[in-house]
Amino acid sequence: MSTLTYRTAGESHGKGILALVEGFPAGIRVDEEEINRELQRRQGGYGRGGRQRIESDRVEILTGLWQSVSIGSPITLWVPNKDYRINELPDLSRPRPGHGDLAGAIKFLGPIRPVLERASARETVGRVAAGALAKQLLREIQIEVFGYVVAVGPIKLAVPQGSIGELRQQRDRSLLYTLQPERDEEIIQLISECQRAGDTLGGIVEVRAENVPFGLGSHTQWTEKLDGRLARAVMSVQAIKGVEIGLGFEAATRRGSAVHDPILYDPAQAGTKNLGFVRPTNHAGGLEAGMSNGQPIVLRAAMKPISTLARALPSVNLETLQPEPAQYERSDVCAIAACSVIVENVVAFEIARAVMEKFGGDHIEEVQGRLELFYRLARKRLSLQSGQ
Ligand code: EPS
Repeated sequence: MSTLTYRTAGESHGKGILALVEGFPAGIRVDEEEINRELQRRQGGYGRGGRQRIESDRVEILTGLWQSVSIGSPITLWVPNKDYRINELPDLSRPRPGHGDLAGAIKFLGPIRPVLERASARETVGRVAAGALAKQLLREIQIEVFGYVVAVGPIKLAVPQGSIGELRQQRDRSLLYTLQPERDEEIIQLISECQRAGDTLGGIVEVRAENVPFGLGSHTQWTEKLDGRLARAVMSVQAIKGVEIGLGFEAATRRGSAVHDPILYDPAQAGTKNLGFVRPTNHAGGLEAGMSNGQPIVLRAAMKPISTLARALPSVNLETLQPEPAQYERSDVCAIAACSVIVENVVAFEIARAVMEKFGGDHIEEVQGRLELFYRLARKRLSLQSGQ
């Protein structure tokens, strides 16, 4: 059994995007349509560019299944690009501020085109496909991961109380994937106004993972801490400039007594994944010392406004070194809805990886068995303590 990992390959206007997933356990019936639904959601939202009208992303699973069931071998997820014309596309000479154009052309001592082709957020097709597969593993141990938009530019959205099931219904009614569909109109107006001004918008997304067992990640080494691993995975998503866990930056403004989550014990919940340890608040976002603590994991990510502006910012022509406005390439005005899908799936993959590290096995039944064994031992530990 190898570690659960994935890599992606592919250019925005190349033949397609590929994700290679390794270490996925055997015995899971893989629902291709579920991956397709996530890919379709990634294409949605208001403020997307022309590309999403060309593509209708669908995955083809090339390897790793037998009769639709995983076999423990590498799984290759392939999503072809309809807009395959990379070899006909010209180079750019005026790097766009915010993109990798300038840094990449200098670093690779070459043209901008190959840099933007790989740096493009189209790569997230692969991350979403891999994450949607990982969610099918998480479902086998009842972990649910759910993402939504909590801010679009200056507009902040509320997060109502409710189960993931109830909140999902709200989110799926919103064109912007917020939990307040009644505010869609206001957001649409803002994005349209921004488009008319040749400008772009970012926002903030939030992801919750529920029913997460104790003990994912580890305090024993910095590389193993789950908060650090989640932050790395999310920060690496195109256009993400900030990641917060739980209370995040707000915690720095409060006293400790208003930050740390008291520990209470409710025997009625002893049979659940929290083992009866109830926290009246979850400011830690489900992670203490880099380990999951039986509470929901809650993470937020800040997306900067899309870097390609129709009303271009100042740049320099790399041929002449003279000042000129940046080049314009077709792009989105606002992709915050898509971002919530991407971050949800990226978080799901990292949690699945941590699950496999603690409870891993070649077959999903081994994973389930090890999780059960761990909870049996944890309960034994607690009754030993209380019996003393
Ligand atoms: C994207 C496809 C791209 C861009 C967008 C994301 O398609 P095209 O370049 O053909 O229009 O629309 O990429 C960016 C905004 C970016 O900054 O790279 C997609 O499928 O998500």
